[in-house]
Amino acid sequence: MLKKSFLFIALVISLFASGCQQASGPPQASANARRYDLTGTVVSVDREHKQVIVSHDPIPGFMDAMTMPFTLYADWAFDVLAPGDRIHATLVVDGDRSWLENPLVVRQENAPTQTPSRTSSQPGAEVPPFTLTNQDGKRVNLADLRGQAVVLTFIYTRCPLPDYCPLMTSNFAAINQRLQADAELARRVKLLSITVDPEHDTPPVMRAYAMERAGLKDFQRWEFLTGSPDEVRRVATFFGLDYFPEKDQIIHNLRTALISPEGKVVKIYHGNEWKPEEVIADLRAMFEQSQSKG
Ligand SMILES: [Cu+2]
Repeated sequence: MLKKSFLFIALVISLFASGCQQASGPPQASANARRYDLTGTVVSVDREHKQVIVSHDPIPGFMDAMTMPFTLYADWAFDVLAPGDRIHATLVVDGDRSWLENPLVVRQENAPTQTPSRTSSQPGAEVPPFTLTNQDGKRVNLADLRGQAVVLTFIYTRCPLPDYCPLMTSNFAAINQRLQADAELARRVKLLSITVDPEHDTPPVMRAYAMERAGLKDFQRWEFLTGSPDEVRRVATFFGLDYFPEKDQIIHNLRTALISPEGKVVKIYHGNEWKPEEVIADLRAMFEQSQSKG
């Protein structure tokens, strides 16, 4: 599945690149050029167009964290850069041009075949507080769910790839069904599906999707969340979800997370190969462990 997701992303990048101006030699920065420190994870590299797509951290005073292409003139960098690497560089913004200078590449242990993973969402990490809006237009706080385990995933309702969002939703429906059969476990678990297409996926759209695709009638245990693009971006970034819009679609990878009743990451399920039974087993194991501890 990881391979597949990269093929998909690579396809889009070639579209991207052809629409961009051709990069020639390194430009001379003018006296008005501004410089910012940039750190991020490399999503893909395109030597021919001297471009690198980076899922970058927030750039204070300039822009939020996002995934986007940057021009990079340092030829040597293309010999070493691979998806999954961490990159540190200076982002030069000069009039209507921008590029990266002085790149420093840090190879990640699990590179290059994995999608970018960030250390922030490792097991044991505290999930940063977030507030999103549910299918009824009500605000939902992660903090309000303390005391319950949370299983969350990211989707968008128009996703055309059967083994992406539709699969996540049917997996969650299967988890929900299993929970229905186990009242003891069910009352301790909350399911959240968060859209990465918040501008299209309003609360009514999310509600209709849930009813149609998951056969959901009440949203007691499983909620469908949307929010402002920034709110969604923050949550998604923490869990290592990369996404960007392309025409009517959102190019994205997949992340599903199990969060403890104390609000800590228990496990991140990458890609689409995980099974509903696995999540149920992990939930049971987590509760058994916490019981034996206290
Ligand atoms: Cu999708």
